[in-house]
Amino acid sequence: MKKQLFVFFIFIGLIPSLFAQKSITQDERMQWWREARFGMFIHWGLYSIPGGEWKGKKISGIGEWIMKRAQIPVNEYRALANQFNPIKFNAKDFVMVAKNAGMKYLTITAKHHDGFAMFKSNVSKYNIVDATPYGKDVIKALAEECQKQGIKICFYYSQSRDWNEPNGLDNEWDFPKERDFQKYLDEKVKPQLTELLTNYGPIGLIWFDTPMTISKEQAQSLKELVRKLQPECIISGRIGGGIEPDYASTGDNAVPATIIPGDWETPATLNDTWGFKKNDTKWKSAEDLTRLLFDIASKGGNYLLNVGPTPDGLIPDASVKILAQVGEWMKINNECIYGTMSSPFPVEFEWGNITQKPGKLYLGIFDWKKNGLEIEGLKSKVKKVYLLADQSKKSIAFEEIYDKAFDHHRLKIKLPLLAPDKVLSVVVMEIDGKPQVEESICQQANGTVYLPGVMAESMKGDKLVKLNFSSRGGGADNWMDVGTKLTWKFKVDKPGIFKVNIVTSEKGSAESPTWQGDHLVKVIVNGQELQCKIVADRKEFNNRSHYWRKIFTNGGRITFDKPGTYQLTLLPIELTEGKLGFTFREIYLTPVK
Ligand code: FHN
Repeated sequence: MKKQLFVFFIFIGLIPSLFAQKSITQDERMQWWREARFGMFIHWGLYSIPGGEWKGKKISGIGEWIMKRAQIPVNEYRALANQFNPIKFNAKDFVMVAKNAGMKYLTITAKHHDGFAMFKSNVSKYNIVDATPYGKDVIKALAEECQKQGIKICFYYSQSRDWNEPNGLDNEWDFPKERDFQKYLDEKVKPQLTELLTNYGPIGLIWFDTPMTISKEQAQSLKELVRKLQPECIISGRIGGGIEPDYASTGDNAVPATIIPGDWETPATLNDTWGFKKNDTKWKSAEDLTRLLFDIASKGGNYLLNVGPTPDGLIPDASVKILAQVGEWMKINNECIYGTMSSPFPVEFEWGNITQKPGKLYLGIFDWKKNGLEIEGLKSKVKKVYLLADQSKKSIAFEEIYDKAFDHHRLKIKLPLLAPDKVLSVVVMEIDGKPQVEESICQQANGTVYLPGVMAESMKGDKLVKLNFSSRGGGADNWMDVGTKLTWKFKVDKPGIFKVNIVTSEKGSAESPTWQGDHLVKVIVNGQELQCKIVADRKEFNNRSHYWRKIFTNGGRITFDKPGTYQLTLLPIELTEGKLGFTFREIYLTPVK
């Protein structure tokens, strides 16, 4: 009897540890997401019915914002639910489209700003099961199908904006009076998040958006709720309140010009809207999307690419076709995307970019160099070079050149005449150990000296300052100040006369990008001084960031009369007033023939 009692007490003592949740590290939480690199965003809701038109009028802007853009009264908008009957919806097809494209996670709008829940909710009858003739929970169907097909299911949830609720934020046309936002959080947001995190199995991440005035405590309480219900669930970048998310989100469609440390994601559209719009046919090409996918991975980010299903429940044909083409490329080349890390070089190359895995560098080349590719500044020993598309891994000839006088490494790769893929060809380089790159800037093989803002030393008076070059278009953020100057040191081995090209960037929203010029700047180099006004001598579509063009200003000419190490300083003399400031990106010094 004594022995039995002993065993009983041991068992009772073990109970708490049986139920205790295993704590999870941040690296463990982020592991699947870092491996994935590519996901599908789905913006689907009642707004797909008007599809960008209200009472016969085209409403400008993104489709899911129609309620606000057309100031549709709540009661009229809510009536759309009576028509919502997406009978053609098939969860299997949605997941297949994502899977065929090579996407590893799917983030669907469980509730967008219009307040309508695409899932069965006991918190509000304004949901797909209770308020529509369709009467079925599409989120449930998708969650189950994702689990079957090995895709992570993730939910978008608009935590602050809710145009359907008097206490939610941002519907001033129906609810102009004071609101009790805390009440809205307590009575709708938290209970609905609880439903989403308890009724649909393991959730990959919650994608919060547009936090607006949410306070630190309020945002923190949402984070704690997610952590309590599903400790493994990732919290996206836009939770707000200054609370640390699990990863950062760039602006919509914004691809940074440089590597960003840490975990981050670019959410992006396939055309110019998220929610379905009947007349938006401005589809991006599969070619551009594939290049962007690679470029984002090279800078250390994930790409979350959107589809906007129709009211009858189909992903638009054009989207399906484009994604399938991206998928064709992924089938051959996914090794250079999944689980890769950012390039060892801090900046992008004009020919493409680089991703890496231990012992391997993947050169994603979209501008094939039939006369050979030259890479400046790679110190690592190269063991073998081959095409990723070549299953036999036949070696490609290469030559490593070291210039002792300049302490400079140059690698010449003899590429085959024809690119294996006209969209993006991948060359694999097997290297010894961790990649080592030179820190100093060297003249390129074609004679150009490339001086990106991110590699400059920036000073304000005698203090080092940090300019941010990772926002839309890659131009400096908030450079409003004439006291700040940038300096680069670089090596020139082919001296001569050079044209100074100063590149700034457009900024603003993707729908209406803007640019601010007329600043007066000075360039000081090698005892020569040039002064110029920032004007748009040339505008170039930036295939990296798409919406925001690069603006080239001809800054004049300079001479380097002998090989050596030089220094160039850029300083503003007068900055025009305005919101954008000096959106400087980079300087190219190009040899004048
Ligand atoms: O207002 C939303 C918009 O409708 C869409 O959901 C995007 C996706 O990133 N987020 C907000 C704007 O940034």
